[in-house]
Amino acid sequence: MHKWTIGCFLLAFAALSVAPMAHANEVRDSNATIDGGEFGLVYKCGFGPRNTVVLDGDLTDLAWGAAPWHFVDHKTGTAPAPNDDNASLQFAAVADDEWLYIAIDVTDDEIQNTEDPAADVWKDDSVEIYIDADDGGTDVYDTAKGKWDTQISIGAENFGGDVDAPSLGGSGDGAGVGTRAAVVETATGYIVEAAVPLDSPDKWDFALEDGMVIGFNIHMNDDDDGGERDNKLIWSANDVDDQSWQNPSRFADLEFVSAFLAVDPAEKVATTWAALKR
Ligand SMILES: [Ca+2]
Ligand SMILES: [Ca+2]
Ligand SMILES: [Ca+2]
Ligand SMILES: [Ca+2]
Repeated sequence: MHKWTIGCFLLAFAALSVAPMAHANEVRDSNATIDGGEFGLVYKCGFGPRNTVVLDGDLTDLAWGAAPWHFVDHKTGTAPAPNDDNASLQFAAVADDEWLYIAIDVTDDEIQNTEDPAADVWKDDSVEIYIDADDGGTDVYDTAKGKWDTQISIGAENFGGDVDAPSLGGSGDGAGVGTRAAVVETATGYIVEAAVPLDSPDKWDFALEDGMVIGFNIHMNDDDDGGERDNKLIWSANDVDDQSWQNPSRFADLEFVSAFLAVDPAEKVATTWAALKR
């Protein structure tokens, strides 16, 4: 082999080595105790009385370790970002007897959280959790109990805020559902660790069963330079035009699966995930 040929190979190899790590959308469930569902269509949420997590923005809770995660890359949404470091996210959900917990681990290179609070937080760095209580998929928001549709907007304005009384926004009375949330800044963005009540007066009162489905979606708003939103990422494959805020037919699904995802603290058993899976 000629020296220049070897040189070309080495150059090509070097170029590959320094290329930024790129991830495509994926369901990350290789460490999970249940299968994770299908990206953009259905998230499988393990429920059980012991799947409680602590709302502190720290995702080392056992249940998060055993839950599937869905990774949304920078290209997936109506206003894609240049790369995953600029905007991307992964999320998971688990439920106990009282709460539907949702963790959103956001990657964002520039935090903007001081201009647009609460109802306007979609113009700052924020995430949105969508719920359609009866999975009705109507093209306008239902306001009947048991069919209620809502958009719960949670902004980075909540860094260091009151977990039990976060500043929230969103249509379908997103601020009035009773959501609690810890929002913390990280080295690569921020984490939202939220809890939506299974019993929200006048909206829904879920009795979870294996196979029960609700409408569900996750959005991320990314503002990097103040003013208007720069990037918009969307998990639901049905929401091709960013209409979830007023049209539940754009939501995807969350399916509840009976699953033991955490150790009962009362039993003080030092059980690891590997042991639980046996
Ligand atoms: Ca936690
Ligand atoms: Ca960004
Ligand atoms: Ca509905
Ligand atoms: Ca940002």
